[in-house]
Amino acid sequence: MVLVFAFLALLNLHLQKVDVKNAWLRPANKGMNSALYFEVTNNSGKPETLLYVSSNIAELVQLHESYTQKGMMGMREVKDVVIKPHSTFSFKEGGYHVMLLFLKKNLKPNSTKVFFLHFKNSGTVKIKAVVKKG
Ligand SMILES: [Cu+2]
Repeated sequence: MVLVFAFLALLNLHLQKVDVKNAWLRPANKGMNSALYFEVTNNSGKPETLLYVSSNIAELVQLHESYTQKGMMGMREVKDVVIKPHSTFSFKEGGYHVMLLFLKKNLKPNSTKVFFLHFKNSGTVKIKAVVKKG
């Protein structure tokens, strides 16, 4: 019996094409903005595309990249994010992030929030992210 479960667990792990780890977001108050960060691994042999992220905690959820131009730092929305085959892509501070605009509620440290990541090939992946100060 234990063997069967171990096998099924292994099978499930193998079939899962994207893996999301270390998801966290910044604490902020209602009406303000925050950002979501995580690491996503593409276990397949084909490129995977993160199309968009959805959540009910903010009015707007956008994929952003950070950039530096003439010594000024800024950020802008990107259409999607491609994760190369058999590689990990990090959404991190100063880089790509999921922008959460106009929060509907206060984000308190140590609370957990649910997000849905929508991928081109793997479909929708539900993740949990913890609120913390980086
Ligand atoms: Cu941003």
